[in-house]
Amino acid sequence: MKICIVGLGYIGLPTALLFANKGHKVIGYDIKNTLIDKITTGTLPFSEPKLLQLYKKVIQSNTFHVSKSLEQANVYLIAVPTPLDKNSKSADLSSVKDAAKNIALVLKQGDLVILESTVSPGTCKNILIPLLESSGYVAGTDFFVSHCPERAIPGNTIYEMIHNDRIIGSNDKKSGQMTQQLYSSFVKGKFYQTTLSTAEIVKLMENTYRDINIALANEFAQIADDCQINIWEAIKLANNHPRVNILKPGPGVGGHCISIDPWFLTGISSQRRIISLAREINDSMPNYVFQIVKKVVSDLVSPTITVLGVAYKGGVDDTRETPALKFIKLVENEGYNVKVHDPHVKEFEYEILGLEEAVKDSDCIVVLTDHLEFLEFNPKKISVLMRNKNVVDSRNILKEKKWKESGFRVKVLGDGRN
Ligand code: SAJ
Repeated sequence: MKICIVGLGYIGLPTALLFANKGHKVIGYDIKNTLIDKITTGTLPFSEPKLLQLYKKVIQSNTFHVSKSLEQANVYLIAVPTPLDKNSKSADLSSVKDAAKNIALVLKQGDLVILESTVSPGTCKNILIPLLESSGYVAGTDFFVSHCPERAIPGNTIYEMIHNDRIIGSNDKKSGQMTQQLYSSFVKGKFYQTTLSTAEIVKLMENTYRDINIALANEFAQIADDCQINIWEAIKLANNHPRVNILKPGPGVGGHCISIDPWFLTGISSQRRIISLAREINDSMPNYVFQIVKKVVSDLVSPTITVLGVAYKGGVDDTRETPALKFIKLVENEGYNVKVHDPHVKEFEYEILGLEEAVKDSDCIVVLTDHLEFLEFNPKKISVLMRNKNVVDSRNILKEKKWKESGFRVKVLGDGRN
């Protein structure tokens, strides 16, 4: 079976390698020529546990190749980005449309086209299939179409791609069966068959549910700040209840998925109060954290703020939609100086400094990402370098006692006691 993966990003590349590892002949195609060049020379565009290992294995077995043109295959798997169109607050489908048009040019009888990218309900039926049918072939008769939304979490992508259950949406039995048979080569989770539009909405519901849960945690944190309560302890206690699982507050929701996907639902229906509100609450968190910082440094003239962590979450090098960027802009607009340190991120809008340089003569450290490396920091050593010993921890990740013992004034988001 020859599989052409269209889009070699965070989902397309690992998926391609997993299929190749099971002996399928896989061609990876991407419109970015520089990305193809990088992958050809073994430089992977992002870091993810086990990815490089898998890449080396499939290169040796000669089952994975990359190409600057979309090659003919038996299966086309579309894993292109569907970013948010910020004006219309809906999915920007231009990459999906381009992929479909290009596939239509090489499509043959009996082929299967799978969409993994996240889209709004109705996209497969109203946009993808008509574009593919411009080939002259008919979906469900001449060629087959399914939506198998990706659900793997960055930071544990390979493991989750293998072990998570998969939803397969299709509007005819054969498309669903072909897709399941293909994925069973490496997926150990269960398969659930449904319609195209149900699969589309399920994916959006999962990420929206998580966004709303985080928004609730963020609102609880703000209430706790007003009431001299430690929300982290309160959430832990509430989560002992067998039917309660509140997520963690933080500086906001980033990444290419949860901060975007809920809007794909609000764009298609007028019934959307809680979804928009949750987005609003999570988007307001960088400013909420900034207001805490402002209070901490209120007595200082032209203070220097050190941001620890610009990745959108701990353990990854991904800065897409990171709340850190919004936070840094607020700091700059206030006329403060800003220095940035992140042990994972290599490329960012602001220079990434080594730890010592980032904390030197600083007036306040602000933890924005829950990287485990921050737990190992020695506050005593850091305190010697700082001009004023302040730390604002928006992730509740630091060992507060140790930092206080080293002379730091510590403010944890959602701990109203300090
Ligand atoms: N966050 C919090 N508090 C929490 C959990 C997360 O503030 O308790 C923040 C994170 O710091 C981050 C953002 O939310 O900024 C999103 O991170 P995440 O780890 O919750 O999720 P993603 O965006 O990395 O991956 C999500 C996953 N979706 C769900 O768990 C429902 C993943 O399974 C999806 O495949 C992925 O979106 C996607 O591609 O859609």
